[in-house]
Amino acid sequence: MLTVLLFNPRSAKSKPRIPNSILQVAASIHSKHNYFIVDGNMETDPFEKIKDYFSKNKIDVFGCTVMPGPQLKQAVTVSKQIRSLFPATKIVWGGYFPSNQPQVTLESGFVDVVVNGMGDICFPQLLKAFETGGSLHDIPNIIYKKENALVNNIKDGIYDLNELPPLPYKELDRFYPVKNYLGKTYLGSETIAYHSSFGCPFTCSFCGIVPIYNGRWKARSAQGIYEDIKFIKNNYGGNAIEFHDNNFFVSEKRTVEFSQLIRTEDMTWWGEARIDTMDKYKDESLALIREAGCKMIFFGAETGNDAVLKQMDKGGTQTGEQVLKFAERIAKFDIIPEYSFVLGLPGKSEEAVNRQIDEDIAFIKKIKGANPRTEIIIYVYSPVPTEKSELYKQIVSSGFTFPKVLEDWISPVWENFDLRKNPLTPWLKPYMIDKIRNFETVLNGYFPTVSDIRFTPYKKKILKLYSAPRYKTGFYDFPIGIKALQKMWRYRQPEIEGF
Ligand code: B12
Ligand code: SF4
Repeated sequence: MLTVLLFNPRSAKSKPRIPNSILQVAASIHSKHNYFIVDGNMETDPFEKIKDYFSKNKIDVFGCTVMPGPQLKQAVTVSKQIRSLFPATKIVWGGYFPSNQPQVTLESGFVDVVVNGMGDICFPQLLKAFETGGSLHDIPNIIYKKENALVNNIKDGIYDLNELPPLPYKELDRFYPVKNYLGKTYLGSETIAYHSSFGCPFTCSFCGIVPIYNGRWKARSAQGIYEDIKFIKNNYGGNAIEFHDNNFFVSEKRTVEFSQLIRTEDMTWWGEARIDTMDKYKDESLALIREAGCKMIFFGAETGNDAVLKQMDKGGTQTGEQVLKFAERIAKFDIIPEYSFVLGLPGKSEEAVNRQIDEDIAFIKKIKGANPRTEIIIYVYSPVPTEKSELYKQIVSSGFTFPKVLEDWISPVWENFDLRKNPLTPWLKPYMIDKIRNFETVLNGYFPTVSDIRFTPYKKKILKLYSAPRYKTGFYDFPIGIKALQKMWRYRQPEIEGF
């Protein structure tokens, strides 16, 4: 039996969510090995806590989950310190960052093994190999270095989520009370974060899910989700759910079944979907999910331009016209659509890139005209190395390169890249980034998000009045006054801290 320390680096300034990644990894070794959980979202200085565990125990394996952006910061600094202070401890990283960037991760010298995709089967096997000195050769979903070369083991498909062990909430509760994770959000006063499916059946070329799950999707049954939610609610509380799935609504049948089960529980919920998928849902299904508590849905609208949708490999049947019509359709069911747009894709010329940004801005205003309750989230396009896509080839040929050293990923410039704020892409000129950001500021001023619950109706009204002339006339340059008000009232942009 080994002793493992599982670490969830800080990912949000406030509002910690149930750390599902680390919890699912814990489930895979529960009652087979000893483990401790340290959550960076719950600690002022997680390294102090980690050192304390190391001083009192012989920690054989340090397991860290890492998504790009701020989570990398603690992952890098803590892993580096562990390597230098406790060189005998094996360091394993899993999650979206190392799965997408294994080379830079393993070349750092302070990560021994990368878990590429789901860790449920490989992690216990890896621990067994560490314990017995066995070979890593037959363990699926892992990447490691052997004689200076990267060894990329066979990749399993997505596991049946109904067969996996239950998440050890009771164990988590010993480290951090689960009720402290049930934060206040727009949805409710005690919000449960739940993850019910892996992957996504689509293959958009800009999405970090695609290289890992290759267009596959598998989900836990509606009954299984319902039972888990009931368990959390009965034991720790909860009146709202954020579904953290990449694409919760893939199956209308599962959504309808879940809605029928949850409708009497008085829970409000939210999840992510595709417009073309949900546009195929029957009216009765949309009415049912609203009645069952689904108040808001996040959609990747991306752009109003069909040629750009094609360039993104958006797949499915989504078109600009559908994006617009669906915003109107869903309004009838009193569900708020959260539409995310990706601006600043590469184009044939500087003029073409700039023109597309103008068209997208005009399209967003059209959507707001059709359904003013639509929440708009704007990302600046940041390339993901999906090596086989056409878009990837276009990006590389335009001179774009990713950092070669792990520490470079945590420099402020690359952190902004990860947060999709300033992507450093050669085809996007500073004036274009300014245009996108200034429009976003004016848009957020004229239509403040409903998801920032600290932002009072009074503040919203003032901000709206102040931003109205700029929004209506299309003059977005230097919106200093709006920015000052947003800063003073600490307006919270949903795309930075999420949800
Ligand atoms: C919750 C979440 C957040 C929360 C984090 C809350 C928290 N408690 O920490 C918030 C909202 C803060 C957030 C923010 C961001 N996120 Co985020 N986030 C997610 C989300 C929706 C769920 C993660 C999760 O819990 N999954 C459930 C678990 C069970 O699955 P898993 O993590 O894949 O874990 C399995 C394996 O990966 C592996 N594994 C994972 N870790 C480990 C560790 C070890 C030791 C082992 C052995 C195995 C292992 O085993 C697990 C079980 O099989 C994912 C999408 C998704 N559906 O996964 C995006 C996602 C990870 N986020 C993403 C991004 C880009 C971000 C941001 C950087 C940018 C943005 N604007 O969204 C920001 C900034 C992050 C920050 N501040 O650090 C991307 C990453 C894409 C990529 N290119 O790599 C994703 C995939 C969303 C997307 N579709 O774009 N995020
Ligand atoms: S539909 Fe969404 S989750 Fe699925 S591949 Fe496209 S962007 Fe990624």
